[in-house]
Amino acid sequence: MNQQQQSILLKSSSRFPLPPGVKFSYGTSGFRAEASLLESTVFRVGILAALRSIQTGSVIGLMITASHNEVSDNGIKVADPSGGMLTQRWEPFADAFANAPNHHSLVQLLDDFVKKENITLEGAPAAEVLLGRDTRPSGMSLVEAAKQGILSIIGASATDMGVVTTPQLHWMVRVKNKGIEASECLLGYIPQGNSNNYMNDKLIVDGADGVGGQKLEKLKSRLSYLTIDVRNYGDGVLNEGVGADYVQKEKVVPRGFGPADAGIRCASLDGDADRLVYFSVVPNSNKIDLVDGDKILSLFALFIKEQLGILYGPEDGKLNKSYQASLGVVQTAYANGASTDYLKQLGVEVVLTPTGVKYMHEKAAEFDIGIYFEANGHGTILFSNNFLSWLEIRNNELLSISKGSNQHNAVLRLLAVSKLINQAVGDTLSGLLLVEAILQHLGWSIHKWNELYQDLPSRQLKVKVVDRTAVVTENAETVVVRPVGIQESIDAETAKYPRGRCFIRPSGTEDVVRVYAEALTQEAADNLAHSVVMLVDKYLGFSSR
Ligand code: G16
Repeated sequence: MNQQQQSILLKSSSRFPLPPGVKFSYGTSGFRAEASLLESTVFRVGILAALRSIQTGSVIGLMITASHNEVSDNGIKVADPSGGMLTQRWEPFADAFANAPNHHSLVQLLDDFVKKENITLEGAPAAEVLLGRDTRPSGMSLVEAAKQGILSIIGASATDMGVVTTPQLHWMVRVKNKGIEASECLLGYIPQGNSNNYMNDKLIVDGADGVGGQKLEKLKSRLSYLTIDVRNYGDGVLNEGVGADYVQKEKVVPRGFGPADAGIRCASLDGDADRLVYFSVVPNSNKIDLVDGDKILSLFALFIKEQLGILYGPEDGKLNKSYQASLGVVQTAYANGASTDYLKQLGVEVVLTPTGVKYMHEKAAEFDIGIYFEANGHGTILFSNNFLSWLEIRNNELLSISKGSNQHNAVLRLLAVSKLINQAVGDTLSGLLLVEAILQHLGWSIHKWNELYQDLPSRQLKVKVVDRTAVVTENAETVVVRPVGIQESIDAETAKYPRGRCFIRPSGTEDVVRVYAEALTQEAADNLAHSVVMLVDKYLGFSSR
């Protein structure tokens, strides 16, 4: 790194000192903390993004958001050239860099890193970083800090995309780097299904009082085939009693919904619109029937399996079946046991990874069609380039020999799904359009969809502890190896409940340890979760000191 670059970095970083007594860690999807603590972090991630852009010769994205967290928090997510999450290889450096105690150590770290990564700054191609933010009040000043970081690298440019959803920004990065076309809408491709069972065609969407609700409110007038009533798109407090995280964890109606909505198909998205869950309000109660990410995954798997069955089925024998596409689904330990049983019965390969889109995406990409979803509603479908090219060729062949045949329609539907779904990252809005299209195609109501299988009752709780990093897990977070002894205690509790299952893990987005329990009855799942919360408190809580 030359003298000029060093002195620019020293000068700019001295304006963004590290707040005293705070340790930042690159969590499940980037850095997250109380917003007032984050200026130095986003400034530093700005520098990092510019370096990544130089190294890859591609556009990088930075999204200022804390997604499902409360409105006073904020954070930063990084989109790599593919539109996916930042390469995990850079995470340790991001950690060290975010915690460098002063501007001198920061520049020293940078100098070592660019040498190690063979990043040549002099005469490098211009770096380009796209910036986006959600609706949090702290977003604007943090975008400014990120810009200062980016512009501290000579020749780098920052383009502010304004208020966007996280998946929009990831998509923009992907489009810029791959030169691909924007999404097309699927509904036009899919023949209307038998709508006899389709009891209620209105969809009500809870916008979490965030950016996704605002975008959908604008988009809905262009979706003439759907009647969408968007609620919570800006007047209330972001994520407070609303949004996918609240609905999925609390299993009660969100703010703005009530008895008059009973039975209607409803959906809820999160603060930055990368998660989606569905629900229907139970009559005369504040409870909901939750249709979570596992059921979205199951619906997608069922639909894709059906198309592959037609494609490779006996019909007319005109299709060249030389390419056998692999189909796999990816879940985490949070997946309801009943969903995993259902998917296995469907004949789909199921793989488990630790929590986090970064792990799931990587696994899903190993299949020709890889579907991943977390129970919390974060997920998407990935298609391999080889399979898509094969489908395009078959489409052209079938156009001339059996246009409109079942096999031809199956080819068209798979191609249409690949264009509608956001293959960069989970995306509430494209996921929602795909769910709606499949329900129409099948002629299913939300209730019929919900009957695919019955969830095992579950409970998720969080516990404040002295130091959540003291919890170390393995086997896709199903076993705790530290603190020593706690896993045996959890096992002993779990054994008391028929079909009991329980695990704990440190959150990567909040300063808590999460506890998940499921069992045959709700009372049993609640009791198991509460007794494990007490165990966590005994081993790691403030009283354990
Ligand atoms: C992020 C991640 C998800 C993860 C969630 C909660 O979502 O992208 O993969 O499930 O955090 O993570 P944790 O349990 O570690 O706090 P989001 O929507 O909050 O960005």
